[in-house]
Amino acid sequence: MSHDLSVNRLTTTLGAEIRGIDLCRIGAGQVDRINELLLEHMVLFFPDQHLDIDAHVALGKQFGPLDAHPNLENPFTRHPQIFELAASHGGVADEWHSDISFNAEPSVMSILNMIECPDVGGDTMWANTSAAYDALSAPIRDLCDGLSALHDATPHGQPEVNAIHPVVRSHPLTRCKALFVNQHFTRRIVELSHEESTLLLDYLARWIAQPRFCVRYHWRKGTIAIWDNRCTQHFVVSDFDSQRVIQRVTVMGDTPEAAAAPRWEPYTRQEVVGATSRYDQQLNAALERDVMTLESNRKK
Ligand SMILES: O=C(O)CCC(=O)C(=O)O
Ligand SMILES: [Fe+2]
Repeated sequence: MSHDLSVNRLTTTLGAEIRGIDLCRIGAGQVDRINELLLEHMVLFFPDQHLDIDAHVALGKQFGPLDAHPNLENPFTRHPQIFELAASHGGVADEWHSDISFNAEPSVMSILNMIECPDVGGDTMWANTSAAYDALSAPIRDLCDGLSALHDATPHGQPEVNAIHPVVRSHPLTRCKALFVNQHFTRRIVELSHEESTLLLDYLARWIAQPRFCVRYHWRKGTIAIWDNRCTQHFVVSDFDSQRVIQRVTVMGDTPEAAAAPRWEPYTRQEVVGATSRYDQQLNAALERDVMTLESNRKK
């Protein structure tokens, strides 16, 4: 790594701006250094990089296998591994989330290239979900440990695309525990009734979004951001009224590991016992599918 590399922390919780590295030309040693910095700061910003699509994809591949966005179309670049979001009046990604958490294997890390951005507005915020977990009181941490939750792609019109993950996950490299439920994709806590689940998910979403767990970044064209989806969530501030275009490559290959063993049975009501039974249908179908997958994997 170049001696010129500078690391400027943006908050005490997460986020650092990195200068003195050309992301067009990085070797294995620099990839290791970026991975190290990511473990420390969770989200890194590299201003003035101006990567083209090929350099962006090549950068992503240094960190692991890439995925295109599984649900959304990619009308501009049509590149299979680039997810592009363009907007001119806000309304993009303005709910807290970690990327692709509705997949059995959510994204490990995302690498975003800011192509065009407003002079003012359109900032992105990231929250440190590990700090948020640690700051909970012991009884609430204890309740969350061992719970699991259903995530789905309803925001992309595909509720049938879903997966169940631990509510508290253990980071595979740091072993830190982090909350892994988000406002955008998490539908239901498996072991709680719909009403209880709604309350707890809403509470955790508001808890995570507290300013003390967050960094807010103002973009400039050509900045690259790299973040760890295993211990952060992000949110785009929808306050802009001029063109904002981002391109993302998404590094895959992660299966969330529960921080604690399951302690309770899923809340399943197969029979219709009242109006709220409709809320159990999706959960029951997902649980049934997972049991069937498990059984057929055992036979293989
Ligand atoms: O536009 C942004 O700043 C981030 C959008 C987003 O959620 C993503 O690329 O994963
Ligand atoms: Fe995102």
